[in-house]
Amino acid sequence: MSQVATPELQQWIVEQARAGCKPEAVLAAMTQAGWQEDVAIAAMEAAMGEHVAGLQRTPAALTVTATRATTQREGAAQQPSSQAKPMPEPRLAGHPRQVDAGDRVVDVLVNLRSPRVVVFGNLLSAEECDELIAAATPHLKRSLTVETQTGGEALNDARTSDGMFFRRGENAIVSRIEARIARLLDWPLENGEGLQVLHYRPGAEYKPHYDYFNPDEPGTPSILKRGGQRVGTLVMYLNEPERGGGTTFPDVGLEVAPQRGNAVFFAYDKPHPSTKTLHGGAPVIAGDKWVATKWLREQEFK
Ligand code: PD2
Ligand code: ZN
Repeated sequence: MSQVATPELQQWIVEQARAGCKPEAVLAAMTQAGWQEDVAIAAMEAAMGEHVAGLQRTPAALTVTATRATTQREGAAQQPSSQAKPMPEPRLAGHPRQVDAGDRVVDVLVNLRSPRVVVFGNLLSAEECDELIAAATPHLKRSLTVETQTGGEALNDARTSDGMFFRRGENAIVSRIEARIARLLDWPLENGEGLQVLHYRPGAEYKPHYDYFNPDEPGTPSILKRGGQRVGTLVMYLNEPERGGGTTFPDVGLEVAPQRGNAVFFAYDKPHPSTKTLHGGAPVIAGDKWVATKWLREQEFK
């Protein structure tokens, strides 16, 4: 399992910098408090970037900086107070081009910090993609979406694909891929929902949405009984539509092209738009599109 820097940690980093602590001292304090070094470095970069941007917007903040700086000893970083929330996360410390997913070595094509998005290449073989499509085909039905109003499921015009769910471990190919995903994302296999396969025909799309369950909706508490919140999504591309059908992240202008065997992973440590994980399946213009989606929960999904 990996860690994600919390807003409290980022605030703590800024406070240490304001107090004149050296970056090495701040990093040492964080690693002593149990933060992984690569997460700590990324948090320092993000926190200071946002802090400097904030100073540029509001010059008055400089006054606060000067006042606070006198209240702490120079160079003496204190222990960061907040604890990291465990999150699914590939082991990318050292920025490897490939990661070992147990029975397969997977390529790392894109590694984005905010939103947390990683694009993988070669996660599935062509034969595995074909086998998943063949096993899913007899069971396809018009896709439903989880209704946070009621806790049930319903047809939704925003989602014009056909789909089906495998049970976890339903057959040999599903079990093999689930084990690979658990290893790749360093997340317990039991916390995953059953694999979903979706088939989009020309014109079909999945309008932008969040995959987490909206905490303000009345049906959400009942959905959360089965494993807690969703915290991550892995969309695996099982074929290549002729045109269209990319997975889009409108908040950051990112579009991931569907390429057979590749996958896009994104994670959201809180059920909130600040994670910038709004995403959609762009309309398929020509050809068909097939994907398999694995959603990851906080706890065991029963
Ligand atoms: O098929 C996609 O690209 C897509 C886009 C958005 C899939 C999902 N969401 C999903 O399965 O949640
Ligand atoms: Zn989605």
